Amino acid sequence: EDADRLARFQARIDADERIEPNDFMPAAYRRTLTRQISQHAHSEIIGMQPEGNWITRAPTLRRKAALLAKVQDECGHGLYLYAAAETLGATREELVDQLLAGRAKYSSIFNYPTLSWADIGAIGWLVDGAAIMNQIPLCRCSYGPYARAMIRVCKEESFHQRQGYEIMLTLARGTAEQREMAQDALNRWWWPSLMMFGPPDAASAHSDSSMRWKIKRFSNDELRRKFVDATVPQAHVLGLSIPDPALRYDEATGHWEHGAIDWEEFRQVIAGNGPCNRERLAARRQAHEDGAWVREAALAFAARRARAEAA
Ligand code: FAQ
Repeated sequence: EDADRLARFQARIDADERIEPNDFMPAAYRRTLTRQISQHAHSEIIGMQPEGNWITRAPTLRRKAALLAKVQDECGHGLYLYAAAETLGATREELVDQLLAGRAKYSSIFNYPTLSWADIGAIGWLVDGAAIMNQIPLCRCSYGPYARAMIRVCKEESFHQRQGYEIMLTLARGTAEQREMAQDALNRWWWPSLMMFGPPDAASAHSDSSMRWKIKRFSNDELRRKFVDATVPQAHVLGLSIPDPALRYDEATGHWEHGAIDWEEFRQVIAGNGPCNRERLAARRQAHEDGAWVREAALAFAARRARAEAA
């Protein structure tokens, strides 16, 4: 790749032009986008499991209908994202194989268990809240297919966040036992939600290049801070307390300052040693095997149609 082409590519990015699949792009840009979009897709697909676990135990028909719709949306998000990643040249099979072999990452957050119904509220409120904070800027990402996919994804995430917050509000206004469930879920999901934004900026390997390429528009720490600023007042409305004794409002900056994040826990979870990593991957592998007949049938059908067309 000659310097001239690279300079022209960067000039297009600087001018806020969208890069489309058939346009020239540096190999490293293609690689980082394939990595990020496929990991995002894997997160949506693995992310169906913690909540899927509660579909049969939703407390009312209305809750069940909303949760079913949410989990189906996540499946849809995964599929659009795989399609967006495929526009960069990778095949769906390669990407799925990387996930099943444990070579591709997916969001750390989905390696924690859902122990009570309140966890469904906490996931919608915090996990989808964090996802929206991270994904709204991705609607302006320099790569066209990813940016366009994010617009619809964000609309759906906003419904997910509201359904979660409403579950929390109902529990928080309920009996003492329900309030306790809500507090316990917040206690367990708060820190993992902050970790969703990724390592601190100084330790973020990909941030510099992704910011230069306008894949990322805000750094990991900037988005984490926006999330904390938006979420702390919501916890106050719920009458729940954030499990961080060091949390304080800084009058000078106008931001909430949180205590230290346990980055060792984060490292363990992304290395495959979180509470549910093995269970999540095992469930995914089983689902993939159970679907083998569908792939075989689709291939047989395509081959028969190709033969018919050739005849
Ligand atoms: N978990 O250099 P950076 C959802 C990895 S929302 C696991 O900072 P980057 C919706 C990172 O991949 C969740 N790994 O990386 C939903 C890299 O490893 P690598 C999904 C993480 O890419 C809600 C290494 O650490 N959302 O699914 C995490 O510049 C409810 C160094 O990090 C997205 O994927 C983590 N938390 O920034 C579904 C959004 N953080 O690849 C169901 C798109 C970092 O070199 C229910 N992705 N790593 O092996 C992004 O915005 C970025 O990729 C970041 C990381 C911000 C996640």
